[in-house]
Amino acid sequence: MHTTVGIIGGGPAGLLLARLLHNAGIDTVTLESRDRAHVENRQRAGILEQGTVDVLRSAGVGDRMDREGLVHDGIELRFDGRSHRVDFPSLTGGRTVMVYAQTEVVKDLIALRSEDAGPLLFGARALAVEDADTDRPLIRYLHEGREQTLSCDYVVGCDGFHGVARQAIPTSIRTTYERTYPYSWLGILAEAAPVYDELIYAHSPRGFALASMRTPTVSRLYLQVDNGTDPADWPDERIWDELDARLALSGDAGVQLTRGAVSGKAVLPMRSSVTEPMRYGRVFLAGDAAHIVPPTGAKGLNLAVSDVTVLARALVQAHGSDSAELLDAYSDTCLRRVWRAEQFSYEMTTTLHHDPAHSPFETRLQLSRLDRLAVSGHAAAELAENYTGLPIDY
Ligand code: RFL
Ligand code: PHB
Repeated sequence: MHTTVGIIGGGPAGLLLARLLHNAGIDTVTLESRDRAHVENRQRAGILEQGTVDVLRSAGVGDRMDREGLVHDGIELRFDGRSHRVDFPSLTGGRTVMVYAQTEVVKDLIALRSEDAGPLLFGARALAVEDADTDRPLIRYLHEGREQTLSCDYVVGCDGFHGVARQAIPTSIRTTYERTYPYSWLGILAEAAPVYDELIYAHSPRGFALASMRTPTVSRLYLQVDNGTDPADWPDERIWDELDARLALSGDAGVQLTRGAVSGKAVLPMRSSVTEPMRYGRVFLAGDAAHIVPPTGAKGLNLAVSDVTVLARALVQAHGSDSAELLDAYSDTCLRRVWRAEQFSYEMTTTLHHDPAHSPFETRLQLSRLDRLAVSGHAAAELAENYTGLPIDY
């Protein structure tokens, strides 16, 4: 089998890239190791930047998002018994974000893909990418119990952090910059009205808490927990009591933690990681295959979208005109934006979490930083600009 662009991974990055290339008349084959139900139901991110919303709309995949997504104008920061709302539109010249779950973006992209009848193979696991530095790279993969090969003009690794595409870049030119954190998140979905109109990011001596949402009747809630925590040690009542203590909501009008049926209890480790370069020969990396951010800045899904938007444009140029100018610039163009998001995610994470190795001095620094965000328009504007997302061509 031969295709113009072979895509490994049917997460948001791979599915959106296939859609953007399909819209430009370029054929693709997407290989996804898991089955459709698994890919559609993986609980992950929930916040779409303005630029992500714009890309999904212009790709023709924004109808349900526009009907069901919730536009958000800000976030609420809680610390030291105080609360402060960061108002995005007034700080950024009108930008907002959208609450619309990654699961729904993925379902919308797969549904469209099925209508287009484009080849999207579930249960197809890539084993290796070969001949990356030739003009016919190929993917060896396992599908329906048989090993097969897909020959391509270009290969794109959208296969997430544990994928195989990254290994096509020789170790002699590949560098991974990494950091782990001394805490994880325990996340739940709850059949309960959201705590408040906005997301609440809470700094507390007991550890970080985040009150997010999926719909007007479903909450998504997170608690900082120790690395290695077993979710079984957190019965529902313990989670609700801890959320109550960390969010410290009592007495606020319009803010209430409603308890409801809990599902999807899971612990997620926190990691920062960037692999450079994001291209070798005719093999390109996009999304989590190239970089991971801790979720505190809500950047992971949005970076996947900006990578493939830049890459689609470059592949369209190369396909139509034989100019490799944008392809040659792909890695540097993406990495500038990636490192900005890495720095922002690191700062949000280290400002809001309780680090067990920290002394009261560092806690005072965190509180001073949060106070600065509350009193200085400049400081708040920096947060708002990064949170709502920098331009794709940053
Ligand atoms: P994905 O979504 O991981 O998709 C990669 C796809 O590749 C498939 N795959 C392979 N297919 C074929 N052959 C192989 N050898 C393959 N190896 C892997 C996988 O099955 C999968 O379908 O990466 P992509 O598309 O780059 O999208 C990135 C986002 O998913 C990610 O950045 C965010 O979801 C990160 N993230 C979160 N971000 C937030 O902003 N807020 C969150 O609350 C949040 N929660 C999360 C997350 C990431 C998580 N992971 C990856 C562990 C929670 C989790 C559990
Ligand atoms: C989510 O709704 O899952 C979510 C929101 C904001 C974050 C991380 C996760 O920073």
